Amino acid sequence: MVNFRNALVAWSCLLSLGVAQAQWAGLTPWSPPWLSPPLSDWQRANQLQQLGGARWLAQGVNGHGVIVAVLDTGLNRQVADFANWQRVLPGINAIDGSQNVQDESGHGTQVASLLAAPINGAGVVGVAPMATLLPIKVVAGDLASSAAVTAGLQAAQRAGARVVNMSLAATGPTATQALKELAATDRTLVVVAAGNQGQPEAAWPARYAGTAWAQGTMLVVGAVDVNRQLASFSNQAGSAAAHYLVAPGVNIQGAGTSGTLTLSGTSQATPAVSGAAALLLSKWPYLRASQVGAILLQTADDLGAPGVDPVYGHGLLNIDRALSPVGSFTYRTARGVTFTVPLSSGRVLSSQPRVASPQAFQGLITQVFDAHGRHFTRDEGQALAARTRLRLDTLLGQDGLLGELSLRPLGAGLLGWSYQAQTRPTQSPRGPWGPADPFSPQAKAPLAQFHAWQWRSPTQAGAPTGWQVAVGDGGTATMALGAGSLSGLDGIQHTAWAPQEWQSWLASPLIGLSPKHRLGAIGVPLAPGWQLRGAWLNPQADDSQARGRLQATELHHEGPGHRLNLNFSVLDEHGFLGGYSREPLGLNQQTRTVGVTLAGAWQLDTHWALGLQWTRADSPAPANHGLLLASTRLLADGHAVGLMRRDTWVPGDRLSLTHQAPLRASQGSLTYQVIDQVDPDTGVPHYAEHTVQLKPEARERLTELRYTRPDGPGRQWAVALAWRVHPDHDATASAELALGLSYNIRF
Ligand SMILES: [Ca+2]
Ligand SMILES: [Ca+2]
Repeated sequence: MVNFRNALVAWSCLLSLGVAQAQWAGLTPWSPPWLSPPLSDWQRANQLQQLGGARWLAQGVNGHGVIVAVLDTGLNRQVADFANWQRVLPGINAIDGSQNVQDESGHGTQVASLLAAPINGAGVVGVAPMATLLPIKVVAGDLASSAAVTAGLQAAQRAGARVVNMSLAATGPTATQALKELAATDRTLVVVAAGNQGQPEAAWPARYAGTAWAQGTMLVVGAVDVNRQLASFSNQAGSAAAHYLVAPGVNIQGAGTSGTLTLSGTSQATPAVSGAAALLLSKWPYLRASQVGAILLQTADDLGAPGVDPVYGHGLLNIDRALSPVGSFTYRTARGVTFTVPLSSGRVLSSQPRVASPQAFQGLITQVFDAHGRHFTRDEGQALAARTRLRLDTLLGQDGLLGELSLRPLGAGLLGWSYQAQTRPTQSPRGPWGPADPFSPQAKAPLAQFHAWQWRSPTQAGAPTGWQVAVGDGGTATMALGAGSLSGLDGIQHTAWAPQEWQSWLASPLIGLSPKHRLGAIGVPLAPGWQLRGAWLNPQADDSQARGRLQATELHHEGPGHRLNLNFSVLDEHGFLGGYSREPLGLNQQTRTVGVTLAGAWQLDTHWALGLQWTRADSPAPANHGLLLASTRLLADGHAVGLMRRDTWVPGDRLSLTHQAPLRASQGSLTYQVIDQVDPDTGVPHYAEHTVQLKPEARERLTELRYTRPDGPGRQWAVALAWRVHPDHDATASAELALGLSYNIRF
């Protein structure tokens, strides 16, 4: 018998109201919200945009609070960018000690604008448009004396500059002692142009970056063109390769006395790196200068020969990557517990089903630290906030079933074999658990296969309370224990006409927590009509979902027109009643849940049947782990009731009304210790407690009206209407309505 149910021949439609919205997870191209229409200077934010820094502006990463000193030819305050801009400190003339920093050449003004020109609708936009600019004039005419540079560096240090931009180059050692003193503090990053001689080595003082005393507090910047090729004029990394990176430096538009001024040189590349450093320091003020340098180097895009090379050094500055976490995330608690998870593990969704609403974890936010010790905000609750939806295929048949093949070669029910192909492993039986989560990783799983063998004692043929043995491999869809049957091969219809459709929700819901497994089961006759059953469900090793190892013992009774089932299950899972293994939340540990399910079906008269199911589950509190500080025992319960009428309009038709309340926590809480803020100056975290109450405010209820009508041998119409209130126990979620119609042919 080959049975293609539902998938190949069914026609159906779905009405769905108020479905959950998909989580916004990706990044979209960003344009500043205040630019409508775009300001003219924003269009000249070339370096910021090319280097991936633009989107960070929207998050307030703009250089605010960071003093950047520009040691150059001075600053022309008359240019449109700086005319009325408050974030320019009184200038320092390091040549004569005055405050006169009038810029005769325009070089210093142009360089400063590339670093810190504000978004003001005029001129250009710098990489760090809200940084505080400290203009220090060290160049008069074309010449800078070592004494002036020394005085300029000392002035910058006194003023508290965190970044010093030096778009200047000399043929010999310059300002050595002042640079040494600055490096010793590890507080100020010195960013120096490589020089424009087209040489294989950087000029001075850039070449100092590689010396031991610099301790990584100096960076050397070369220039590339729009094609990411090193500009012919740019000095190469040479022996400073370990501290060298490049930025756009050909035809760079900056502020000029008559609008804008376009220049080329390593002078123009240098402020891009200085600006990026200011962005890092505005977001993480506690970073040391050497840390900022290391981050910018490590996150640069490799150019030229693979790896750090003597031409491009570390490669092209990438502001977006520099501001993004590097390496892994480390969680810290006040108890001294730290643990590290890969960056990629941050976005896994919770698996279904679960007993608490995703809403419960809302607001569970903590700070975590990347490989450079920078804190990042992590919304742990968000990762669990995936929502489920009512699905048409769950409504009309087995979830994801593509086809089914079954054989009973020995006749009289002696031996049976069944094979099913599914679009994905069925995570839970329909019914008390509700439908599977379409957003879960499982929904993208490849085709799943399921097969089972069953043997039943010949003497008890037709009576499922004799000897039975079943082994299977795959999903749980038809392996439901409980009042349904020992396995899907053997429907409930043999002795009572209580509907096979009820089989899934009359089973123990805990089985649904062992979503993909191997199964062995045996049924032993105790007395006429009584059977003792034992079942073992072992998870398959390749299943990355929360894995449940289930042992079930049940007492089964069948009599004329009724059947009863008492099921005790012990579930050992890596998780918490189906919750996904989230290490930071302590939900990845082995948890044992003991559950009891009582189910029964009664034939009331020749037309009516009644089904009832009730489940209670008891889990000990997870041990303290990760952010989890304390927890209490979890209790959950669920129930379902169904009423069916047969032969209403035509012989063999079925009209049923079922009402299900999926398992829901009735007690339990988890208390987490999170970092709610990090001191900006010291990086010291402040700890707070966050308690998650697992008992949801609302209770999900699924009501389903279904009518099936035979249409000749092996053919059947089915129509179903389902109404789901408070999906996922979420009091704020809209109700869902689904209507489905199918026509099934069995051949
Ligand atoms: Ca501007
Ligand atoms: Ca390279």
